[in-house]
Amino acid sequence: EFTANEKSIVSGVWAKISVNEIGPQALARVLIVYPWTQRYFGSFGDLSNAAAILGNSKVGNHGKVVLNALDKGVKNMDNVKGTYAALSKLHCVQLNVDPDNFRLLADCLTIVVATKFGSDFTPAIQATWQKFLSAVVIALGSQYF
Ligand code: ZNH
Repeated sequence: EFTANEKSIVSGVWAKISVNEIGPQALARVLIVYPWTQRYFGSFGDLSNAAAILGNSKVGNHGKVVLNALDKGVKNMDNVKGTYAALSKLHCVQLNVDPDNFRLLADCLTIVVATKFGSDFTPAIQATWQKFLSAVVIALGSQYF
């Protein structure tokens, strides 16, 4: 459940996020900081060090795909779970991604956003943003069995 104020805070953060810039950075950070997540991206080529990951165009493209998928959640904050039901099933059944990884990505995304926004990303805004991402993480894990 999100209040009208929380919805407007999340929309405000989202409006200032450049998907094509933040998406690649957030996914790259996950792959660098939690190297075991690299196992899902065997077809992406060289991920052997930070420079390779940051310069990998497949990582960049996939970062954009992942972050673009957040747009739906921002626009459907009254039904985040339903919004990501199919995507949850895909990650469980098809991709076999351990759902713990969703939290790691959410945290890396928050760090990248905080670094980018600086003092505009106040503790109150950050708390609401993380509440939203938490709902997305729960939704992405909701179809696991
Ligand atoms: Zn994921 C895929 C989203 C996280 C892994 N993904 C994907 C897609 C999307 C997404 C939209 C596409 C689908 C189709 O195609 O249909 N993700 C997402 C989100 C998130 C995520 C929103 C959070 C927030 N993922 C994730 C993680 C991981 C992953 C964390 C690991 C670690 N994904 C993945 C994979 C894939 C995907 C592996 C497939 C790729 C390719 O291309 O192959």
